[in-house]
Amino acid sequence: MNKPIFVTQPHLSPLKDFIPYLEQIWENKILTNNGPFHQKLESALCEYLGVEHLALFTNATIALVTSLQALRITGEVITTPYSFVATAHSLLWNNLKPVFVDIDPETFNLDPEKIEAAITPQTSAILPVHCYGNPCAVERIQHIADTYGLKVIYDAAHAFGVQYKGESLLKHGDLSVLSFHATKVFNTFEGGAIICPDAKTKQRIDYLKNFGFANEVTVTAPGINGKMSEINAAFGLLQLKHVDGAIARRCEIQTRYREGLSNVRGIIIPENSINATNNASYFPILVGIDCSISRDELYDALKSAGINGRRYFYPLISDMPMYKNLPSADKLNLQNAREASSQVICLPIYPQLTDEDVLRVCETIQKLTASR
Ligand code: T4K
Repeated sequence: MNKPIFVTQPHLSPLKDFIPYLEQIWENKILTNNGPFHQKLESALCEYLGVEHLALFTNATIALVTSLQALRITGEVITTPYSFVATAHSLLWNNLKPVFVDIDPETFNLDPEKIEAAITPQTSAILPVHCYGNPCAVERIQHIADTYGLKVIYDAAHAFGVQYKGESLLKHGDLSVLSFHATKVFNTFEGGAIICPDAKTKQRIDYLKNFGFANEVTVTAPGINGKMSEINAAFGLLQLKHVDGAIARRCEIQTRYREGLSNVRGIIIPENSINATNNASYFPILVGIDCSISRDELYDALKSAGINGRRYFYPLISDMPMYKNLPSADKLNLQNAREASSQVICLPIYPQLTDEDVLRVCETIQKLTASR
């Protein structure tokens, strides 16, 4: 049996290089609450990402929950069913009603053509996802938001480092939320961040992530504990030194997959956006109806061969028990999302994946799809 390959494996900087950071933490005994590494990582990420204000978080889910609080979002929020469940859960944690809108089958992102029909007097925001790091239709979404007076919060969990038309994608919308989870392009074990447009908004977010404290005796809002610890922040500073190499290797792997799978009948490889850089955070393929084997048969057969892809995103969020009775969860409303969700497999992609591993994945798919 070949060694198992997983959909991802965290990129880890050399352990010996992390020791001096730990020694510093032990020396100064500041473990959390906006310590020196936290401050340094916020500045370093602003510079790396090309944004002006960024607030670190313990993870992206708490950052999403806090973003909605920060902008005082009420009522209904338009969002996508084709995402990780945290996107919609952040709405329920704020007592907001998700309104699902279908995706564009080319980009896997909210279809801007379908957003307006879902707006009601209760709508106060749009929560799109830059799925797999592909930019949403940011200009059209902003136009709709401006027309109807809505806020836009991007779930940019997959979009670390993506440049859109020569500028950071994270500058679009009122806020953007990144994830630094172990499985992401840039990881701090667990972690996340909110990118915000101005210092005043960052200050409100910083209060909210620290229980609402403005100072020792003033609590401005019912905040939460969303702070990133010094260990995570220090690790992030070290990781940042290696992230360009990690993304470059991901892109190489992506190119090898494209070459290796280009002639497999029934396997569709989605195109990357032409207006944006690509961080190769995921490598989705679609198993089309003309493939000799179904998506789930291929998924299971790959698993038996030790190749553990993942069906990101199946099932759709709108099919989960806490969402399925919403009017917008109606199957007829979400046909593109449903089709993508029934066809997708994300193949293994991470910097340490070898060329031999990629070849093995491609050859296994070629064999499995040819053998019926
Ligand atoms: N919005 C979007 C659009 C998201 O995709 C996510 C998270 C969020 C918001 C929320 O972000 P965070 O609150 O997490 O910061 C994983 C991740 O847990 C999740 O962060 C991610 N999206 C989602 C797409 O994938 P699972 O349940 O698939 O993870 P898991 O534990 O099965 O890991 C997948 C594979 O990765 C494993 O088979 C092996 C490998 N792995 C994983 C971990 C955690 C490792 O090798 N080492 C590890 O430490 O959700």
